[in-house]
Amino acid sequence: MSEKSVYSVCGMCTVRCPIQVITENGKVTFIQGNPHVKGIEGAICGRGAAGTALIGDHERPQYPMIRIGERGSGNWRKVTWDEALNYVADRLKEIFEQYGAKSLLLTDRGGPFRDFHRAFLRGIGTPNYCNHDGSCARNVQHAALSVFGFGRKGVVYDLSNARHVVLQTRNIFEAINVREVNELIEAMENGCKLTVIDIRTSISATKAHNFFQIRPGTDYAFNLAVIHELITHKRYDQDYVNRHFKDFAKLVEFIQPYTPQWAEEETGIRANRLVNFVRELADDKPAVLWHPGWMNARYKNSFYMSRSIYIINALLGSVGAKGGLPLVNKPGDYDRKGLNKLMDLYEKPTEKRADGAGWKYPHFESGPGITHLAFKAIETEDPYPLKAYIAYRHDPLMGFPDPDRLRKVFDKLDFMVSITFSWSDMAWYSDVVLPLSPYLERQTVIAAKNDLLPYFFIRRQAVLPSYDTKCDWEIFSKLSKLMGLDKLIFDNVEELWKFQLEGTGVSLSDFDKTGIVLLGDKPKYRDVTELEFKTPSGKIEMICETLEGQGIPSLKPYESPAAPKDGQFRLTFGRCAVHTQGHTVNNPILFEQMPENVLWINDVEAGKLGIKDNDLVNVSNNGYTGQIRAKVTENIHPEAVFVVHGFGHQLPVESRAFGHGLADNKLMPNGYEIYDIAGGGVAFQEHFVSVKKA
Ligand SMILES: Nc1nc2c(c(=O)[nH]1)N[C@H]1C(S)=C(S)[C@@H](COP(=O)(O)OP(=O)(O)OC[C@H]3O[C@@H](n4cnc5c(=O)[nH]c(N)nc54)[C@H](O)[C@@H]3O)O[C@H]1N2
Ligand SMILES: Nc1nc2c(c(=O)[nH]1)N[C@H]1C(S)=C(S)[C@@H](COP(=O)(O)OP(=O)(O)OC[C@H]3O[C@@H](n4cnc5c(=O)[nH]c(N)nc54)[C@H](O)[C@@H]3O)O[C@H]1N2
Ligand code: SF4
Ligand SMILES: [Mo]
Repeated sequence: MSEKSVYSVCGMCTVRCPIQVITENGKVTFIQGNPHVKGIEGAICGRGAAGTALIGDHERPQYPMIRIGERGSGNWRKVTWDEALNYVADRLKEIFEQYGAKSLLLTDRGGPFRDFHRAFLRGIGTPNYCNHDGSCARNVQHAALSVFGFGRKGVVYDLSNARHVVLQTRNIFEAINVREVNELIEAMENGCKLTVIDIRTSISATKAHNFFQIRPGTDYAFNLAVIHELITHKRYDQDYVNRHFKDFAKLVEFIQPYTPQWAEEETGIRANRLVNFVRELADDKPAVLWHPGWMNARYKNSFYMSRSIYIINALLGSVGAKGGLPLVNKPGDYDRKGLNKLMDLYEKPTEKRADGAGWKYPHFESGPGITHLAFKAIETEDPYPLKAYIAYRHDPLMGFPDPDRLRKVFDKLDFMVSITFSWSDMAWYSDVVLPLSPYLERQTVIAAKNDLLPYFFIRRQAVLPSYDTKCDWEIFSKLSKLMGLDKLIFDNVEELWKFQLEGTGVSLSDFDKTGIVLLGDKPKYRDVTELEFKTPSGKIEMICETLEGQGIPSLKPYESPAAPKDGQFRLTFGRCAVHTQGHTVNNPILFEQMPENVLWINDVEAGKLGIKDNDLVNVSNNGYTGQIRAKVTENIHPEAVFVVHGFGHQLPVESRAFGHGLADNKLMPNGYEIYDIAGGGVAFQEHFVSVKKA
């Protein structure tokens, strides 16, 4: 028997936890979190452990396919990799001849492994790269940029050392990042307080010292009142504010009407509870970590909610502080050189982006752009036609609202390719499917993690592919060859890794011992006096000129959200611990854990509609009705219903997931037109549904 240990990286969600895989005679026998990584120490979540089930699963794409029937009909021709890649290259060349290379759009799911395909796009000469983030954390990112001048990853969540953690629209114990879960549990064992602000009693809420059940969509009101309290009672860090704030007086003036009593009317949270909470925060400052949110593409004012959270953290002096939001460190902060980038091998294309990010919308960061504005450009051909689309690790037909409308938009495309390891609605609607090997069967480019102590990490192949699938770098390297991008041709992965590591002082064998290479001895907290904000003034800006220049206020007066009509509810959603978005429902192990979602509905409201626990109900909007079982509970706000996202699969190739549960995205008519114009995020929760007993 030959037992082997391989250090690798989990691929069941974008967190990308470092893992250790044990194999015996070429088969995976055990997976655990990498025991050498602080905060992980052997831990893995249920999804990560279920990676083994992907290996032999014949309900995933097993070989390259070219569509022969209508789009979406599911008629495929099995082809060789040579034929598939030649076909893709030929089609792209044809389209580029007519419309130019800028007519290619590639969208992905973000994350640390993007260098190769982004280099490919640069080489080809298209500026049209977007990631998924307009459907996730864009509002948070743009909020950080507007106050600090750096993005949300310019700071670290120092959970280990926090004295008070506040989660608002953030369910840390179910929407999992293994290290964050471990660090928060440990901090709480050492006395850290947890406050949760949610519309329902999530698992995180059940563990909180303070739980505020808030009226959906009124978080900004709550936060404005917190700022009011901090300022009027001088509970903020005055030294810090004097040193680092610009236009503090404007904030003081703006905040005047927003008293805790006013907020009580909006949020349903008693003013005295808010006042006590603010006192606790002030006592614990600066080791307070009010999480700015992750999946915060919910309302048309979600940008302002995240922005108010950053302002609160700053008022408490926690931005830059141990136990709060200390500054992230990059390799350069340890006098180390970062990885060589494939992207640097080619010039940045000079064409304007089709989504308008960075020029038509100067307040939207151009790097990852805004996917749904690129969709708009496909539809309108303004500023120019987009005709070819590669969806890489992305399923917009599940992850953006109103898939039927989106399919019509995609019908304007001449060519669609999906690169994925599982079936998805997008892959099913594509012209070519290029099947990726699941993470245990592939290598990936080396990635760097900026952190208090930055490190490099590597995904090594634990076992050989069971089907005719390939690694991402191989797919893009072969495509590069066919497209004449010579600098991106690599014969094997070691050659690629060596290119990345050259001059960094790190060699491939340095990864052998633990799978990661730390770039220093110990975590570094840079002193607050060294804080440098990247805003024009170098300070934390209450007024952001880029926004104001677009006629968008930096300090936006509060507007009350609409209340649902009788028999209707605001549709809300979130994650569960055992699935990742839409792509794990058909995983044999995870399907067994949770085969379908249920509709959380308030017990009093359910009573009025004659709905009892576990009844089948019809949920309707936009001409679509889905059926689902009701979870009747007092633990959700009466104005909302809640589902776990990612269910309601209808693909015949997924026999397990097929027909189970409700697809929330289908209940959001014209959804991607409804977004936060200041932050760019889709406003997924601005939709109401009717619920009836089936
Ligand atoms: N297990 C698991 N973990 C994951 C993922 C996964 O798919 N599965 N996905 C990863 C990704 S991509 C992301 S973005 C993160 C998301 O991480 P989170 O943002 O923490 O996750 P969600 O479950 O989307 O939302 C958190 C909470 O917001 C609440 N909520 C809804 N509306 C409102 C409101 O109006 N006000 C308030 N205060 N609360 C509200 C929901 O009830 C939910 O409990 O999770 C990551 N981790
Ligand atoms: N209605 C509604 N919409 C939502 C959400 C919601 O809660 N409700 N959540 C939003 C959030 S937070 C997010 S992050 C997005 C997520 O949206 P997506 O990023 O589209 O979702 P995923 O399911 O993570 O991944 C998409 C596809 O990539 C494939 N894939 C997974 N890993 C890899 C990989 O390593 N390489 C490649 N090439 N393919 C891979 C999967 O098999 C899947 O088919 O959806 C957003 N949309
Ligand atoms: S959080 Fe879970 S699924 Fe995501 S990378 Fe880590 S172990 Fe894998
Ligand atoms: Mo996300």
